[in-house]
Amino acid sequence: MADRTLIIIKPDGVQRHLIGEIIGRFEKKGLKLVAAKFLKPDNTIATKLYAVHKGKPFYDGLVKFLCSSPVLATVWEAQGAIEIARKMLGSTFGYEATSGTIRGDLGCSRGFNLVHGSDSTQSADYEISIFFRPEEIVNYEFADEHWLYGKNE
Ligand code: DAT
Ligand code: MG
Repeated sequence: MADRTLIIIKPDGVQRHLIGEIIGRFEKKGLKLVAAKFLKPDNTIATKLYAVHKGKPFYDGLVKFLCSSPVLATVWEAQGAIEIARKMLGSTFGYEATSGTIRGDLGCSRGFNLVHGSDSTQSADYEISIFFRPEEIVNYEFADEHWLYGKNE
């Protein structure tokens, strides 16, 4: 059964003209894009997304940052999509993230780290529901699924 993950190109990713670069990486990896929405998050959306961080010292700045520019919210599907995407993101701060990852290759900031990715099935379900209604998620098949997801059996 395929997993789904919410990937957001954050305000700095949009402002730094990196939308194509970032979604291109997920596309090339073979994850399947099943939903996308370009929007400027309001306070309600940002506080829902970051509810787990409420009370932390960086929380207020984080909410303000997410609302500071449009973002591209996307949902990607594949077996293991959550874990695959987290590896592709790299560790949280750009200056620590390994080269080869999105954060490691494209930024060196602390709080401005270009991209959000769900960290568990439970948080993915919750986060996807903040941005998308069930009918906005598109079910379809790639013509080359055999070659993308084949197991050489
Ligand atoms: P991640 O985005 O890698 O899942 P997280 O969920 O721990 O990281 O934190 C959410 C975001 O908050 C993160 O992308 C950047 C910001 N953040 C986390 N820790 C921070 C800190 N110590 N100082 C400033 N911003 C921080
Ligand atoms: Mg997180």
